Amino acid sequence: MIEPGELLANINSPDDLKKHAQSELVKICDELRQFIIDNVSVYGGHFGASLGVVELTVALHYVFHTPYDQLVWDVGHQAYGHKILTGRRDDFHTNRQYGGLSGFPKRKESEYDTFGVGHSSTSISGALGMAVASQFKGLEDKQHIAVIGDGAMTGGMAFEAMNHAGVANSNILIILNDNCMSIDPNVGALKDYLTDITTSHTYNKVRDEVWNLLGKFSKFGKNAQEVASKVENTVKSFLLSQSNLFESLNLRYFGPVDGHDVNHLVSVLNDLKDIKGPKILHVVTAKGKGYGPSEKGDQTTWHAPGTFDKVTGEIYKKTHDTAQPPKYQDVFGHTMVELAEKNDKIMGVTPAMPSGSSLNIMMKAMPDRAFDVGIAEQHAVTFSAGLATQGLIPYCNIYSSFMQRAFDQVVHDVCIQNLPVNFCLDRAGFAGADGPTHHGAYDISFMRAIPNMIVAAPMNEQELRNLMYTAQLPREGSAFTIRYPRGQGVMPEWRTPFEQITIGKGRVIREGVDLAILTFGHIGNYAVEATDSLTEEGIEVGHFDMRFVKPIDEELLHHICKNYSKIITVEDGCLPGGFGTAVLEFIADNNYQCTVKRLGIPDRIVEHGSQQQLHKECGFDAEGIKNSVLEVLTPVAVK
Ligand SMILES: Cc1ncc(C[n+]2csc(CCOP(=O)(O)OP(=O)(O)O)c2C)c(N)n1
Repeated sequence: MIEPGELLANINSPDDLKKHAQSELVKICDELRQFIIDNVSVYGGHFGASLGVVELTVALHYVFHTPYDQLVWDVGHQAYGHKILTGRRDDFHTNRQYGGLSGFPKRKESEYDTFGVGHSSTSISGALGMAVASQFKGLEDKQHIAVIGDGAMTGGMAFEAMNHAGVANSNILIILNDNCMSIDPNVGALKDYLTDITTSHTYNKVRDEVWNLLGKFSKFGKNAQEVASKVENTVKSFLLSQSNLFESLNLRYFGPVDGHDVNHLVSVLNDLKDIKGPKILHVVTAKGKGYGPSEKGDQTTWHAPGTFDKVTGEIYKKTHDTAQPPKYQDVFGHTMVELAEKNDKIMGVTPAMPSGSSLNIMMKAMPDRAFDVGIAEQHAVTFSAGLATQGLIPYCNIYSSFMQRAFDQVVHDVCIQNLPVNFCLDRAGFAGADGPTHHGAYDISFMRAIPNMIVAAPMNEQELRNLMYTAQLPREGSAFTIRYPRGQGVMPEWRTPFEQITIGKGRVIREGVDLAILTFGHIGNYAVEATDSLTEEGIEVGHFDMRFVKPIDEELLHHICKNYSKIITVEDGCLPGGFGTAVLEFIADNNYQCTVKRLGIPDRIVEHGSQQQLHKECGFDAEGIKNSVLEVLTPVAVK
């Protein structure tokens, strides 16, 4: 177990933190930072973001009365310091492990985690809801603080919430943690605006004078405060005639301040506590602060580096003697470039995940044909629809769980208009250690519900390439969804020649007797393992890689239903409305009498763990599939 520093060792709650003199806060920050470095280097997890908010985290818990005051972290990948200070220090080594602490704030884990997060740009809405509730209950003293990064601020919801906050007159403090980074460098006009405001000398000089005035006056009672406030407003409105975006939304804007000066942060937050109404504090920080390699090196790599040698900064990579299969995301990234070289209509779109999706390969090779549009899934979908109206062929790559955000855009802007937009859904199925907020559990159900939509899943790299190839061939309308999981495929020699796949056609992997396993996507490789092992025991079952859940291969299904009385469906997606349901619908519609057992993600929230652990927990790893086959084939004794 990793030992905390001497001061941190005795901090089991924010109350313990408050017992320390302000002069000790710098040391506490150092110890907290070191504890995060020590733990993440050994156990992995998000890194740069938490290091960047160490001082802010300490200052917030020092000044505010959490958990009475409500502190909401946006995304939550930066909340490690918060977890450690709020009673979870000794469990922190279990962070993101199966059965351990969640990598994100979670309401059922702690009363200090006021709002469950994982997806971005929700914090202002959540905190505003809390603030309006407190106002309604007459809790005038209660504070509500949303901490949101400049990346998360690019998300539409953040603007919707500020638009509301500006007129709600509730007690909300938005802290904009500006480090110029999303996972990759932040993009868009807002980023330029924030940089301008941070570096404007005139603005900062007058701002400091106003701030000093305000600080002095606030100690002398209400009238003085009002005068100060008027002075401040007048100066500000003059000064901000260069127009402050936030002020124009009726949020009082303070800052920018140095987010690594814990003492200054404490005094600023203390001042802001006395100012009622909606306000925003712009804090400038460095992602990865305080650890050389992450602060000075490639901040994208250090967002979530995996385990590393904390002394040398060397990130550990698994080494193998034999060639390994690539990650599906890399097959996507390289295949995009190959296809785009041949077809000049192809465009790539990602909402803020260039390196996570590997679209960065195309962004580098063809910068005018691949776009990072910010953390803006809804916009990414409708922007792609716009490209398609002009005859271009967009491949819009969105993680399955983030696509949940853009469901209406898929329905309204793509499918109702029957536009041929291609969606590549990465991280489909269990996401692993990121947990339930990131599991891609629902896309099969929600995508197959929409008319004018094709939904496919490759079982290996070659199928992914061929599906992507097929998706750029001319077709009449219809959006085309290709879902694939996080991590590696199965084919080290993956750069196979392109071949068209007939839309709506599955393939026979093996025929068998009595029982057929129908799989959808990469998870079918578990079925291959299961059927191999069953063959060794003399049990021959059929296995069919259906490839498409919509349109589903009816010819193949007729063949299966006529030749097999028992069916097991396997999918890495939720059971309600999913692939197994599609098979059941076919059986009911065609009056077949087969019995069907469906394996997949059950109708409950599945927590975090490795993908393999979660597949096992839900009974659809190779062993689980094999056991289900044996169970279905063994007649139950009638009591
Ligand atoms: C809806 C949604 N899309 C994408 C992501 C993936 N994601 C996680 S953190 C992050 C960057 C956040 O940047 P910022 O808010 O500036 O925080 P920082 O990491 O810089 O502290 C992104 C894009 C997400 N969590 N939610």
